[in-house]
Amino acid sequence: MQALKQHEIPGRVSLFSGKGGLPAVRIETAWSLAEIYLHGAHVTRFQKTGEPPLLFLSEASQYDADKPIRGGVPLIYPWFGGRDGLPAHGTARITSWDLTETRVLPDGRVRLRFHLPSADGPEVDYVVTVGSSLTMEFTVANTGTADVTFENCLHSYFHVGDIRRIGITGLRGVAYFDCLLAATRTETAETLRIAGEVDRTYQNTAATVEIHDPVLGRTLRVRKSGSLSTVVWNPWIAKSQRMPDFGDNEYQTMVCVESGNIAEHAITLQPGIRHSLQVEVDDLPLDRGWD
Ligand code: TA6
Repeated sequence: MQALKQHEIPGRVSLFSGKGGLPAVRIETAWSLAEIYLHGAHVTRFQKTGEPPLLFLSEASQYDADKPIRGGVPLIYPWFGGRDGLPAHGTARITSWDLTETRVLPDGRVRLRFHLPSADGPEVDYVVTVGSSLTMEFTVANTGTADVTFENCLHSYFHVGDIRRIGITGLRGVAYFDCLLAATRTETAETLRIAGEVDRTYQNTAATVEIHDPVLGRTLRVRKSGSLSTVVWNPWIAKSQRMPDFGDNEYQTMVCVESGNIAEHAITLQPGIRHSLQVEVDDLPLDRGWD
């Protein structure tokens, strides 16, 4: 922890011992507050002054070195989903990342850079910029001599007032793999409503997704670049009860809208090539007409 102190910036960036004794960084800006654990370079909090948090974080989350934190923005790399005998969703989210740079930008936003320690393989960096919005950039650079292939995803958990009342827009006409049906469908709804477990990987879409929340009176906007997959997930009741690090009723106040490159959109980099996945999250007043 002492070595990390060099990255503190009075009034802007402070280090603290988080839950489970895991080292974490608190960022304060003129517009917002954020917290990031070095474990997984995991953004666990983003909250604008005077507003409810934009990100959901489970009250039941475990804070163990070998488990992912439940909520916030888990970093999914180098694979998405299960792999026999390997950690689900890859190793990045259960690895302690190095904090390599912190600085205040001329416009007052705070930028932090993290590096994924790796003896071999691509160079992986993660840059988080905190201001009136939250911007996250996940980059992979192939510094080797052979092609590398990977999946990646910013598995963002958003805080909503009531899952049954939200509407999700931006996905109409997009084909998706429905994990519950194990079948491909096309989204026909202009506004996606959630009234049960949903686990869909929308493919070949670079679209901005908006989460309209009449209970909290806001629209969460998820803009992305370098991503062709968007996942929408809510565990609903039965799956929530099976998850030890997730409260039985927490499904009611969260929804995942995840941005990455999954399955047929896995990324292959030739030597010397770099890929950037970027997501920006902010919120707007709710448009009139949302019930
Ligand atoms: O969000 C998509 C998904 O793959 C779901 O199937 C569900 O498993 C979720 O990720 C959470 O996965 P985790 O390994 O974090 O419990």
